[in-house]
Amino acid sequence: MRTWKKRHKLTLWSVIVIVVALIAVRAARAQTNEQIVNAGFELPYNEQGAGPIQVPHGWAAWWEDGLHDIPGIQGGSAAQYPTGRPEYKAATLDIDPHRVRSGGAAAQWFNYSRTGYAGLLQRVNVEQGARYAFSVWAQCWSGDSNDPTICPPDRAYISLGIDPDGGTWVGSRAIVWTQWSAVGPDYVNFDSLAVDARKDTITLFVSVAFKWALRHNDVYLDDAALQRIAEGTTPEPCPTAIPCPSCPTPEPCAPGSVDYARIKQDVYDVISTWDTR
Ligand SMILES: [Ca+2]
Repeated sequence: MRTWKKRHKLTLWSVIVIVVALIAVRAARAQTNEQIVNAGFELPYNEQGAGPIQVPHGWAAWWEDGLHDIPGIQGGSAAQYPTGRPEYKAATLDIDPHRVRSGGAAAQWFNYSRTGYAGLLQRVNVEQGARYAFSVWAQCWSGDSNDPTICPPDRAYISLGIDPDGGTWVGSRAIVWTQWSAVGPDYVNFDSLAVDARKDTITLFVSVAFKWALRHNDVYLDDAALQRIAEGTTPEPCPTAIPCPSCPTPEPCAPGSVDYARIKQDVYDVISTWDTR
């Protein structure tokens, strides 16, 4: 009998310890609420200023429209490029299952017969001083053909950025951007650089640029994820090389010594050299 009581006493204490631990974990998570709202780009979508701008809840759209100076460069025709306001909408399972990686929808935007430079952003709550990175899956359709499986590697490029101050202006030089990576016809996961939060919010930017003014320039996003990077891990990685023929060769980079201002300048320099046809 005594042994039976002892066992049950131990079991009870184990349950209490586990429950307390779970409550502590949940409380810690609740403190910072480090989550992306609608990371799966599911319905509903909301109109943002105009009917063709249907944006997944939790996110906001940004885009460059027309011929204009690129932020960060002091004027001059070389710093100007033509783009157009895209249309945003939900890509749903019933229209094309290939466009949806999980759930019932993915985010889609497109420029018809124009180049494009646009994206989505979201400000998220984090713990000030902690280090974060995020990722998202992307695929594209780009070409004059109506074959929706076409997206060669010189058509659409993606860059992920984090504003460590929680700002929402895409031209801010505070944003830590990756260099451009080519998007393809099937879903691939793209990672941001790891960034230390300077405030209790950071802003996640997804930026997609279409190089050519082709009939179809569509991009699809699904399954974003925010990661908190443990302290004491390796320094922030060097950005990857820009995978396009006209891009300059990146300078040698030692991990942990990334010049983010230069990266930002590089991003705009690359866009300003793109042609339209
Ligand atoms: Ca989804």
